[in-house]
Amino acid sequence: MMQASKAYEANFDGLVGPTHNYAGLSFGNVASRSNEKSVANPKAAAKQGLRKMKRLADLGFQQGVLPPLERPSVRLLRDVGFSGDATVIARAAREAPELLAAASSASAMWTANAATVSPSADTEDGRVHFTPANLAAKLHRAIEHGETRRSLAAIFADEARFRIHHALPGTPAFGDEGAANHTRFAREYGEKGVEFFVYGRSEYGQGPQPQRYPARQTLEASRAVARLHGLADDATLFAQQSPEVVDAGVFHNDVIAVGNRTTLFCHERAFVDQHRIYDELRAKLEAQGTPFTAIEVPESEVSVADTVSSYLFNSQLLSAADGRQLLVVPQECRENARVAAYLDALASRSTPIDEVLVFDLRESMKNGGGPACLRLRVVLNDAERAAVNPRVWMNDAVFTQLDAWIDRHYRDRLAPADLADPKLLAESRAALDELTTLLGLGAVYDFQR
Ligand code: SUG
Repeated sequence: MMQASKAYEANFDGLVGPTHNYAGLSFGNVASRSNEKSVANPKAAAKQGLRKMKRLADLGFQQGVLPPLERPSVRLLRDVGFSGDATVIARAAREAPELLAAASSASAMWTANAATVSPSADTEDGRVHFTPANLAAKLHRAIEHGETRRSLAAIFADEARFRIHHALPGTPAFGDEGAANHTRFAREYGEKGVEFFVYGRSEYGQGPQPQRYPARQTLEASRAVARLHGLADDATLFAQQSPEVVDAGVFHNDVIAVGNRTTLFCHERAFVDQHRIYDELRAKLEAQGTPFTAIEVPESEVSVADTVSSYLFNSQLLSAADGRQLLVVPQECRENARVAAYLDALASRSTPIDEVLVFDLRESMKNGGGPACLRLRVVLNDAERAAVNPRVWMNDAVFTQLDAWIDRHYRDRLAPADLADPKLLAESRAALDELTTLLGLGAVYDFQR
């Protein structure tokens, strides 16, 4: 077997932006809808996310930061006909508050939806490939990809090592939600792996479809991303999410399954033809000399409803340097008696999960975003890591700077009516302008150009 270079999984978490709020924008995402119009605390949200990054960095994991996008998006408001400079926010607030809410969402914090990433060990040209997700299913998210691409290009700038594609056409046939529906298995991060793409529906194929809530990811989009990234057929597998679980509020696969290296942790109702999927994954991995274990949680222990309310599977499954696997779960898992009991029992069962770490991410959770939503996984070898913009890696100094930056710029209360406040735009721009200096990003935002 060819000697693969040593590689690590880095997690890039989205810094929560200053406009974090609860606008109920995501039909099909139970938490977003049930917290609609409640009062958010952007400062607490940003600090909760930052603390997770710091703790994981302290534990020895490679942890990076991705910046928020410019919100409210004056560009969107102009694109849909609101003009005037000082008055654009006020006009939108008066005439189309729903569009102002879409323009103001801090949804880019959920960087699992920023892009799909394939490590260089899997791609034909030996570069790390990124395809920003078009997020075509929701207006407030469909406006992210152009700016996301710019941020990624500012961080992964070396074109000899990183290839950043454009998003797929933003049309229903190509609905793409990024890494939230993508998992990679491999024996070691630096070796060739199997990339597992999960879709909610097929535009042109036959097959079941959810009836109540939208399926955001299509098979056509997943296949297109695999083609763009130059992935070999023996290194990919495409599986359909169970339509019933989409209808129960599982709007992304990462709400019901998480995988890492040789382990898949998922609910028994996650996929159509679930046992065939395990067999195919196992066969493809065994052909590479890689073992595979599925830890399947039965409905009798944790129901799909418990899954959606606790976000048990929206966890991060991380390999520590000593080989132990950690499961990073949100606080809500401790507050659900059945999920807590399952996690307590996990330690006594012989599974590849060795330890559970619990985080308070309540502000993000209320919009349906748990630990796994907040991070984009990027497998990097040493040379690739050295080519990343060095200022985005979490450490004591970056933590202290960002923590103080949040204190200087963020409100601790943001109600839906506050989105009409024109001062929010100025505050948000002042914060982001300073952030680009802190993180050495250059002029990535429209207002800086
Ligand atoms: O797209 N929520 C996000 C949550 C994304 C979670 N990501 C992953 N599962 N990977 C969404 O539904 C709610 C915003 C609001 O309602 O204000 C929102 O966009």
